Amino acid sequence: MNKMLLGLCAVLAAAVAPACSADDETSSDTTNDVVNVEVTSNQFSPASLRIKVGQTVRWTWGGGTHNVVSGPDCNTEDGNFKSGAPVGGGTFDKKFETAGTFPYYCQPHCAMGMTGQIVVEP
Ligand SMILES: [Cu+2]
Repeated sequence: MNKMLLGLCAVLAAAVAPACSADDETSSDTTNDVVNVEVTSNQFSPASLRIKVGQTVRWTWGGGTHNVVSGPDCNTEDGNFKSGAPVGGGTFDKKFETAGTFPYYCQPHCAMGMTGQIVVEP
């Protein structure tokens, strides 16, 4: 974990302390309709996010040129969701209506390990 991330964790400790856990898996606050994932160079944070059916994940670009593409590996799009072509900023929202595990990746940086998953619980 780098210094910047540690600093971010300290600042946001009250709100998103689980995001700083060692296994990088966060269980969402089920009272929130929208749960955030940061998109930076070159990772999703948290990489593994656990939510409930009906919640929306909002990916927010913090730097670099990225996209969000659902699929089991770097060369496969499963069609569940896609933010579009890689861009340098903005947000992408996806509401999850069914339970399951949804892997995704960033096309330009998948080979570098820029992948994530959303675990949707009933
Ligand atoms: Cu990327």
